[in-house]
Amino acid sequence: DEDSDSVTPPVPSISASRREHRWGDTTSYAAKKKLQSWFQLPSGRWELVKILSTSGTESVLSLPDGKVLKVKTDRLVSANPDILDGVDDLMQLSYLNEPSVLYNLEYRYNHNMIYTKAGPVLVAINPFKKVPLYGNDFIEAYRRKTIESPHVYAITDIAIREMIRDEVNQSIIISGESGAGKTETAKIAMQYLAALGGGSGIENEILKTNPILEAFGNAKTLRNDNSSRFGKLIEIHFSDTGKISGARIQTFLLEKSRVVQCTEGERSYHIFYLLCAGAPLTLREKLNLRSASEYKYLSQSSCYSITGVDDAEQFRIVMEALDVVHVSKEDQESVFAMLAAVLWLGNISFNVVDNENHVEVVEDEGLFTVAELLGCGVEELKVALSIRKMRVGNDTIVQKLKLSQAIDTRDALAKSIYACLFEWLVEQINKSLAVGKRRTGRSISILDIYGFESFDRNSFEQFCINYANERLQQHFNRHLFKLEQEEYIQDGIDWAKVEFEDNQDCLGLFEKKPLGLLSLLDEESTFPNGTDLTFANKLKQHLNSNSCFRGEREKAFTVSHYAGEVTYDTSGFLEKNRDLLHMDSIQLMSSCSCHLPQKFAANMLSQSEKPVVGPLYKSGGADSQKLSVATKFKGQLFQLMQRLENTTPHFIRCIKPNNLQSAGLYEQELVLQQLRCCGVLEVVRISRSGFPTRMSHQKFARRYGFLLLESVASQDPLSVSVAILHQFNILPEMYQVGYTKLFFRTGQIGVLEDTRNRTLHGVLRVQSCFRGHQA
Ligand code: AOV
Ligand code: MG
Repeated sequence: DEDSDSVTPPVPSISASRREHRWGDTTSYAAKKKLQSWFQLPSGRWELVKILSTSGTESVLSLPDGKVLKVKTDRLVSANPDILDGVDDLMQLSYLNEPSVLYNLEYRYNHNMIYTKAGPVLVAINPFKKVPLYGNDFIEAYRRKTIESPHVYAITDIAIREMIRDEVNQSIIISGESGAGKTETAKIAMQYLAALGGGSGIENEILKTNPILEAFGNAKTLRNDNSSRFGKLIEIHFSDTGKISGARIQTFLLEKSRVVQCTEGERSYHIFYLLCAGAPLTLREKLNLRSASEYKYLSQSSCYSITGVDDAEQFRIVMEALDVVHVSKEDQESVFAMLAAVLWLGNISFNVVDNENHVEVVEDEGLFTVAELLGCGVEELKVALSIRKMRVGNDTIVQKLKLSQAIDTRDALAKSIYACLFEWLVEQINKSLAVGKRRTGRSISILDIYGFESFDRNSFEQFCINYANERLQQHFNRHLFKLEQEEYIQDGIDWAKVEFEDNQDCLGLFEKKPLGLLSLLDEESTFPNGTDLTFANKLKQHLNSNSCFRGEREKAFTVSHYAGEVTYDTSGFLEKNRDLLHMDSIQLMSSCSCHLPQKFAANMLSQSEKPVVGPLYKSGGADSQKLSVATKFKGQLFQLMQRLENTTPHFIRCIKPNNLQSAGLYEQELVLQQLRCCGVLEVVRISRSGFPTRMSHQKFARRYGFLLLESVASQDPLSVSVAILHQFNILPEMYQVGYTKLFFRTGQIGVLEDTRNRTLHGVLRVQSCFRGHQA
C-alpha cells in the first residue's frame, strides 16, 4: 500500500538489493511515504527532519529547531522507524544508508552500548571512559548466553565454540586507527578466554604479559596516551578439554627510534618513566638513577607524565607481573640496569678536538655509569664511541669519528640495546608460557598491531605501520568480500555483485618489484651515495604514474592509503632502513662482564649474519651484511598473513569517536570516514543480501532426508533436497540452489534443525519407552 508507513523487510529480496545502490544513495520515493527523513545541513551534519509536504520534486520540511525549509526531495534520505532505534545489528535496519548507520551507532554509544554488529563484523566505538560491560558477571552471562547484546565476549565465545566444533584454529583480528581501542579490546578478549579456559594457572601468566609488554612497547603519542609501538600476535593454545595449555607471543617491528628521539608532547617508552618514578631506594642507588628530567633522551620532548597515570604505581605492577612470568629477581635487576644504561648513554657527550670535527668522549658521570652498568671498561667504551676500526685487505685502519658520526654511533647502540632487551623479554615470557607436551594444536590467536597513523610529519615508522595496515585491510577484504562473492559466483547462483574498495593498487605500490616503494628504498639504501633526497627523486621518477602515489616538494611523497592520504618525509628513511650497528659496538657488548649485554651481542651478531635474501649492506668493510628493516618487516607480514590464512577469522573494527580522547563526544564526520574507509557498510550490504548458511546437496539430503513425508522418485541428493525445501515451505527468496551447494539466508535453516531435533528426540523417547516396556 503506497500511503502506509510500511518499510521494507529487514531481509530484502534479491531484486530489492539490486535496487539499492551504493551507500548514501538518496531514495526519493521513500520520502513521500514517510514523515521523517535525513537531511544534510551545510555543516555536514545529518539531521532528522519532519516532512510537512511534498509537491513535485520539492519537499517542505521542518528542522529540529523549528526552522522550515523547502528542498529538493531527492536530497532527503530515508530514515528508519523509531522502533529500529539502536538495533544490535546494522543488518536489521530497513534503510541502510550512511545517516541511518551513523545515527544507530550514536544512539547506542550514548546508551553505553559501544558494541554493534555489522553482519559478521563487530564494531567497537571507544568510550574513553569506564563502561559497565565487563567483569565476571558479564563473562558468565555471555557464557550462558543469557545476554545477546554484541560484545567482544560474544565474538570470543563464538571463536571458542568454532574451534571445538570445527577443529580449526581461530583468529580474532582487531583493526582501527591509532587510539581506536585495539589494545584494550585485545585485553578484553584475553580476559574472556582466560575465564573460560582457565584452571591451570597459566591464564594468569598470560594476562600479566599485558602490563609488561605495554610498559616496554607502548608510549604516549599525540594520538594515544598508550600507543602500541609494536605489533603483537598472541596465540593461545587449548587442551582437549578446552583448557588453556600455553601461549606464544610474536612481536613485530618495535619502533626503535623513539628510544633516542621523540616529538614534542610525546614520551619515550613508558618503562623509562616508570623506573625513574618507582624504583625503590636500593635499586636507585645501584643504578645511579635520577629523575626522568635529568636524562637527555627523556627531556627532549618536554613531556614526563600522563594525566591519570601513576608511574610509580605502574612500576610495582610491572615488577609483580615479571615475577608471575618467572623472570627472576636477578634478571629483573639486569633488565633495569640495561634501561639505566640506555638513559645514561644519552647523557654521554663529546668534545671536538680538531678542526675536522673529530671528537673525544667527555669523561663524566654519564660515561662512568654506562661502563659500570654494562660491565665494560671505560676505555673500551670511549673507543667504541669515538673510533671506527675498518679492515682493508689484511690491514686494520683506525679512523676517528666526527661529531655527528659519534652521536649516531651512541644512539645506534642505545636503540640496539633497547630492541634486544625487548626481544629478550618476549623470549623469557614465551619460555614461561610454553605449551606443554599435551598440545592439541588447537589455538585462538589475537592480533593487535599499531593502528593507521597520519601526523603532520610522517617518517619511516609511519611508512611501515601504514604498510602493515594495508596488508591487514587486504585480509579483511579478502575474507568478507572476495571469498564470499567468489563462492556465490562459482556455484552459479543469482547474485548482484557488491562493489568494495580494493586496496590492491596501494599494496602493489609498496610491494612491486623492482619498481615499488620497498624495492626502491632497498636499492637506494645499498648505494653508498644514496641520500634521502636521491631516494625521493627516484620515487618521483619511477612511480609518478601510479594512481596511489604523488610526488611532493623536495624530499616528500604522498600515498593514498585505504584510510586516507599520508605525506611522508623521507628524512632518515635510508638510515632507519639500513639500521647499521657497527662491529665495534657489537664487540664492546660481547666484552661486557654482565650477562645481558653478552646475550645481546650474540643476538646482534646473528642478526647481521643472517643469510642474505635482500640486498647487501657494506659500510667500510668491517660491517656485515644484513636484511634491511623494511624487507625483514615485509617478510614477517607475509608470514603473519599465511598463519592467519589457516585460521577462521573473526573481525573487530575499533572506531575512534573523536580525536581528543574524551568521553561522550561523537563526531559524525570522523566516525563516517572510518566506517567508509574500512568498508563496514559494504560488509553489511553483502551480509544482508547474502546467503551465509550453505550446505552441499549431499549433506543436506542426508541430514534432513528422513523428514520427508512422501518418498521422492529420484534419490539423487538434489531432488531430495528440493523436495525437502518444498515440504517445509521455505520461500524461494530465502534460498538459492547452486551447482554443488544450497545457500540460505540468515536463520532459514533453523526451522529444519528444530524439526530434525524434535523428531530425533521423539524417536529416542519412543525407543526408551519401548525398552522400558521390555524390561
Ligand atoms: P589502540 O591500541 O587502537 O591505539 P588503545 O586500545 O590503546 O588504542 O585505546 C586508547 C585508549 O582508549 C585507552 O588507553 C583507553 O583509555 C581508551 N579505551 C579504549 N577502549 C576502551 C574500553 N573498551 N573501555 C574504556 N576505555 C577504552 V595504537 O596502539 O595507538 O593504534 O598504536
Ligand atoms: Mg594499541
